[in-house]
Amino acid sequence: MTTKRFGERVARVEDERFLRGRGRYVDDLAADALHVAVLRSPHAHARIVDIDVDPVLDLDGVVAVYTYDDLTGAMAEPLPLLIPHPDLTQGRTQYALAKDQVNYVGEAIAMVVAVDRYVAEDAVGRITVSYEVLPPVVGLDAARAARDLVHDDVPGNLAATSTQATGDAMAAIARAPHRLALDLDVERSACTPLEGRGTVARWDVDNGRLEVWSSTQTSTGVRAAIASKLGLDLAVVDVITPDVGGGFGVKVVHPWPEEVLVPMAAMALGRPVKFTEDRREHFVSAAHERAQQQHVEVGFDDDGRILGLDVEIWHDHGAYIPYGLIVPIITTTQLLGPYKPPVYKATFHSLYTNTVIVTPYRGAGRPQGVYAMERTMDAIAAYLGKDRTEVRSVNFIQPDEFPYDQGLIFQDGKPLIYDSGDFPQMLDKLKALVGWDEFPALRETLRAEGRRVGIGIGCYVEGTGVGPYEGGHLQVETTGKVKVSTGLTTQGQGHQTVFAQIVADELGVRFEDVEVVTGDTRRMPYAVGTYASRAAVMSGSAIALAARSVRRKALELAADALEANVDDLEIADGVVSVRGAPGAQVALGTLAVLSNPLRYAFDEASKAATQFSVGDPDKVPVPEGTSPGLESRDFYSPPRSTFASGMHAVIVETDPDTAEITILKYAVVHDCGRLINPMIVEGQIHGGVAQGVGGALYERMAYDEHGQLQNASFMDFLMPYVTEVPHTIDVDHLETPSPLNPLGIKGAGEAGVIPSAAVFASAIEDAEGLTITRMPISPSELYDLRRMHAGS
Ligand code: MCN
Repeated sequence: MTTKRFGERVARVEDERFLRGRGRYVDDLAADALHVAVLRSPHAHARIVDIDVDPVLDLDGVVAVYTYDDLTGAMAEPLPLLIPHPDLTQGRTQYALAKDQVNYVGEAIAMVVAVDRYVAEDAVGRITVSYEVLPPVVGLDAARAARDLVHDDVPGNLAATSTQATGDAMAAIARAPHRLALDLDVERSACTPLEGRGTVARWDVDNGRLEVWSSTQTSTGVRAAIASKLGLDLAVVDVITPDVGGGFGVKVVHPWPEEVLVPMAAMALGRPVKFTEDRREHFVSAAHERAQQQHVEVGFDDDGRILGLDVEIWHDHGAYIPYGLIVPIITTTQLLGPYKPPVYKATFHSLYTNTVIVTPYRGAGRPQGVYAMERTMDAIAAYLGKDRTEVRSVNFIQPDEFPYDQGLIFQDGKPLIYDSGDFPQMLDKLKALVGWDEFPALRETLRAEGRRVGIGIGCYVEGTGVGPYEGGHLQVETTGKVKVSTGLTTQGQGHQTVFAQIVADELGVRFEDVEVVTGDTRRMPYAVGTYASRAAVMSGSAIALAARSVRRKALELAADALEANVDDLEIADGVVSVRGAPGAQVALGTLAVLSNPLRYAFDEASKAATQFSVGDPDKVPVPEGTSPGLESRDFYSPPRSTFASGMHAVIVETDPDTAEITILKYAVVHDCGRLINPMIVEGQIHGGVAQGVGGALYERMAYDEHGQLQNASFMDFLMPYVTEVPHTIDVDHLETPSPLNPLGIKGAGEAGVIPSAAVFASAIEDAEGLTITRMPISPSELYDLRRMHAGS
């Protein structure tokens, strides 16, 4: 009997390689490549008057220098806008190399290609640029004031205003017995993967093919950008994604300048070219997120039931909008979480600033939305003097109300409908896990001892598994091993393991016999990418469908070979056997041989294919009308996104003197439908919580008024270390299967980070008796807040 793998805590197959230092990242490839260094703007806002590259040209080891004037054809046009939206009336994207103006510190102006990185960096230092410095627009207050403009032709720095509404929220609020208003601020942060961006390109002049290795979340997205920018057919561009040291959103779908410049140089020079981003470059020229101001108005009854909710958001997009409006759309549409206010209106304003661009970072707009909603829930509870979980409960969508239509439009343009969930049960589980009901007594006891402790809660939903499609190719080799490929890429989520688990069960093979390849356009040319917690739902489903196709075919072939009825067959451990007929069996590897047109006869005695028998019509192994080969390529396209959900609680202690914040307990209840691998899901949640701790308590992009990033290094950007992240995070699962896909799964990859800021605000507020309206709140900010409060 094959051991069941779906749902099991199978150890990750990829870890052995990583732990032994055998991961292969882009920078490990192409030792013979030329190296790139990029001259980046030192000014947040300036006109480029002149660029002098002459001092670089005869420098030993320099092979080429590019500025905007060297770009031709589509390369001389701005980079594409990934997802247009009718409300994005003032979309602006950057040029691969700045044309005549720079709009953030770090924007690429010139690229040097040299024999090594040292020479390339030295050369960059010798290029002189004359600038006419312009007043920078830094932060949302400056963008909203619009005394200066980032783009001359964008009035008010306003790229878009967009509204979704289910009715007249302000009228409903006006009629409500109680009303509150909140002003909130979630600061700009970033995901900082360990490996920065990276690209290697090689032009195969003899075959007219471009080979690119990219540290990306989407090989096909990079291929599309390169082909369109360099005027190549998609078919001659191969993009391969080796191991990726974290993506967290920043390596997602829209093209980066270097991703098209490096292949351009490789083609022009006829030599491989490599770009490896360093840490400072990552801080100032990749992407940031969060960065919102929010105004909430809410009307509610005596029980805390929301009667009307109106939210207005100002979203800082940075200098350009390559990605479209996805982040603020997600904020405004998924802000409601597990609740069902009868009337809701949300408006966001997308604003330009002279800072690094803002694109999705794990959670992608949801942490900000959850912050607004959960701060509102806590405010209602405080106003009414009620328990915070009680107020949440009365607003929950009930289990019998699924599928629940929020009356909003999701970012993919489809109606936003929750497919499954059980929020009351989830809350009960969380309260038991964290000890919610027992906590007030503990708080009072500790308070009597002079200790300040508080408990916080945060609830969320997460639309996952967004379309349009993903594919899976599965082939049983003649050895009996199963090769699986899917086009999306992997950055540490354990895809090799979970996809092998799915195949093991669906096909009936040993888990150890399945090998999974991701992110290689040569193997799977049709794919989208890894973002929006979609791999499990999308590729998992496609791979399951492919495994089912291969299984059907294997059974047909085996029925033929064993002269049995398909219904009497079973597959286990890679062998098809006739139920109740010991010895009547054939291995899948043998069937793979038999299904080859250059066929071998099946030897009944040895149960092996040994005899070469081309052209023997009696031994046709492939039943008529069936294609040869034991393989299938199938695609999965969801009707709409599936909604995962979760609730977190934290107990914190704050030092009465130093305001140091210590985490005493962190508890999570999570519902991602059927779990493929609980251990991997828990790992994803733990990682997400660690990032969430950073976002809630420490991490921010500290720009000064000139638009200079003050903390563009790991010396100054405060990431939580093992000393700050809770050593145990209690996780409990709730499995409400999704009816939308063949495996009943929902995504899990972003969940851990989504409610953290809200949960910590709730807990610190509880410990301190202060009102918290901005995130992050570091110990020093808490200290200041106390003093302000004492002084007021
Ligand atoms: N899983 C499961 N059962 C489920 C759902 C998921 O076992 N019901 C498993 C999946 O099979 C997968 C993992 O959990 O191994 C995450 O699955 P999924 O939710 O589909 O997310 P993706 O695989 O699409 O990963 C993307 C997601 C996102 S959007 C970000 S950002 C993020 C994240 O994953 N970036 C990461 N987790 C990361 N983890 C690492 N190590 N590095 C990153 O860059």
